[in-house]
Amino acid sequence: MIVALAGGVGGAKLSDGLYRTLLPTQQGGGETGLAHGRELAVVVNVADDFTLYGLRISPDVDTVLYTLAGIANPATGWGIGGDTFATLEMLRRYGEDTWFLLGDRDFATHLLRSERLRQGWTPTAVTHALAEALGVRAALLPMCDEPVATVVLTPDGELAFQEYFVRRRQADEVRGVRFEGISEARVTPEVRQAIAEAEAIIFCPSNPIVSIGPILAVPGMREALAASRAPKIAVSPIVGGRALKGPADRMLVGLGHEASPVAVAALYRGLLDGMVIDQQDASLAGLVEGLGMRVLVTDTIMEDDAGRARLARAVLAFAGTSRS
Ligand code: FO1
Repeated sequence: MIVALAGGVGGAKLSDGLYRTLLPTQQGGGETGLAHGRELAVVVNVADDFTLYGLRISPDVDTVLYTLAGIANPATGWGIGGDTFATLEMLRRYGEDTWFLLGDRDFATHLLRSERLRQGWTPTAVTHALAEALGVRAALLPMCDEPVATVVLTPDGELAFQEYFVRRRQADEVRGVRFEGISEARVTPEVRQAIAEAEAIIFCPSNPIVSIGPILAVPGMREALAASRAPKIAVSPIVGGRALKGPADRMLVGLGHEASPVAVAALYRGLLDGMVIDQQDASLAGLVEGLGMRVLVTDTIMEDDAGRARLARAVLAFAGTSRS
């Protein structure tokens, strides 16, 4: 079992590379050097979740779900490819400010999720059913079943995460971040079991503050990860001083860090055996090693399916030589 920690489009892309690399190798890890590397569990951030039009929306779960199901919108990385927007258009005619772009097919996911949650299903059970229905043969595991909400502190005050991210286009300076409800959250039995069975744990190139940060903030998560003897490898989402996608670089700086793989490694310090950094940042390898972890320098840019698979293979091979 390989466990990936993911949130957002970068996390979904590497999860997809891992999925396609592991899925066909039903008889062991092959070139990865991992003994039974054929199963994948993706632990997904749910602190971006929110309620809109009475529907529960779980953007990071859906981004991983649609990506692994092969139906994600290739242009955006989120939403469903070829989706139409008739429902949103009608909402607009009713005078709604339709700032969050929900496609018609995407609406079906939120309708069903909301209905099942109202019926008493857990987010884990709903996600399992959605993934199974779409033919996804990896475990998609929400980081917890309790509601957690990222709140961003800006010069204009506190903003709900999607308000900051989508409505205000990440334009605000970020002075702080908190995860409302996190103290009530618990590591689910499914996540706990996946971590316990993991042969490698991969921190995807997701935003370390608002994607991986909430996962690590679930009470008991760091302890569960630390108790696992599996190699733990992170892939830097910062390349050449910039975030590959989204506001991670500006967020890091706003919160007093550098926008560099060194800062990301420092945030994960004590949890990792290895860090994968891009070849553009090769000169920083020594500084990352100085934080007590091994470093792999490689091409981390995932332009297409081949790029996702290439990075996944490199990360798995690195994990195979980094047993803790
Ligand atoms: N991101 C945007 O930048 N604009 C949108 O209108 C938008 C809509 C959307 C709908 C469904 C969904 O699952 C994701 C959506 N996202 C949108 C992406 C999402 O809000 C962010 O990528 C994550 O929350 C950050 O990880």
